[in-house]
Amino acid sequence: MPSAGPTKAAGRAKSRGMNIQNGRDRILASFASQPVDRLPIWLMRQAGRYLPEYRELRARMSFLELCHSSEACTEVALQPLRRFPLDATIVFSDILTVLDAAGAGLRFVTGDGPSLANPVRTPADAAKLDWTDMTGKLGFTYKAVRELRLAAPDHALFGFAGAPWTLFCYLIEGEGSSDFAKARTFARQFPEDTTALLNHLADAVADHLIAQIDAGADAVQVFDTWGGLLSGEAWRRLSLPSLVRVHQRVLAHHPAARTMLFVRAGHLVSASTEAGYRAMSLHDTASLADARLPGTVTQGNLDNTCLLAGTDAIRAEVRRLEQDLKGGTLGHIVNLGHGILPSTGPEAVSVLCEAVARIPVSRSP
Ligand code: 1CP
Repeated sequence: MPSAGPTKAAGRAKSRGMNIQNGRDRILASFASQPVDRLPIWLMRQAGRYLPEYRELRARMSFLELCHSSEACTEVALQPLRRFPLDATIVFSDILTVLDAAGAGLRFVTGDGPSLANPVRTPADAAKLDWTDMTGKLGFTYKAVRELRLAAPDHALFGFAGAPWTLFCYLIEGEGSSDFAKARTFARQFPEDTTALLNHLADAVADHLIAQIDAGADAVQVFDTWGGLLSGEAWRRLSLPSLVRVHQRVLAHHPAARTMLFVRAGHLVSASTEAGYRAMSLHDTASLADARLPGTVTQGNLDNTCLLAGTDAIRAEVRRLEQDLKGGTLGHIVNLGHGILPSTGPEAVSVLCEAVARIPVSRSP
């Protein structure tokens, strides 16, 4: 397996008199804006369909069977760590399991993505959802977090959940969509029911994140993928309040929690900083330079299609990142601006890790 990146980085770190760090050290140092021996890196959707060993396991079990088996979740989460010098592992699950636990009836139809048996199309449908004992119903994920913690002690361990607005989109629409028109229409027709649903979702998401931290997650990421469908004004009205509600509830239980917010939208970078999360996970349409404010932890922003375009394109995208970080690398975690695409060749990820390991890092805060 390729390992030139970390070895060279370790050599450089040693020559600077810095102790060699493991992945967990690097990520935790970056959250504290402290120096690192090389920039930490992990990739959204780093476990999944671009890996032949994942596809092999998926041929034997359905996606939901996989999510419900802590043993299989641990295996799948470890697969990318065996191949690449990544610094973090993310528990294997999906944002939509929370909707399943509330009674929406999640299924994954091969090739067509997720679909809900009981989507919410009217306020009466919403009343049928069952928000009780959500963490009891999602216990399989906390078991997977505990097992992964033991299996990957040298890696930072991330938990995650969907943002209330993004979950609302799937809950109303019942499946993936490019515009979530049913969800946005429901929000216009039933504003009070929308707020009530977003509040239920926020409390369920917060409790899900708290339980993952209790089980050993070092940090948690909230994915507001479909916040990007909204204007700044609409996002502040429809998504921001429930993101703040999630964050406050998590901090009430874990005041020092490391929280990360991903919004799939360049135009919402400044609005999303208002949610107060410790790290901003940036889409590739966001300007990294604009988001690098003093004291903010940033991650992401690399265009995931560079991994499809060959070695020169990967190195050029990493050079672009290096330029954007020229004010200092402290507090930056390397990642893509959105999930790794299923058609990515695994060797491209090795090229990326090697190029990232060559970025010079800032030595003092
Ligand atoms: O094997 C398969 O066929 C399933 C493919 C797959 C995988 C690998 C799905 C279905 N979910 C996942 C895992 C997953 N999903 C992870 C953990 C793995 C990792 O990061 O390494 C995470 C963090 C997610 C999060 C997720 N699921 C998001 C938010 C992030 C993003 O990519 O924008 C969203 C929107 C989903 C919904 C979802 N789940 C799966 C699919 C195909 C989709 C998208 C459906 C759509 O809207 O069209």
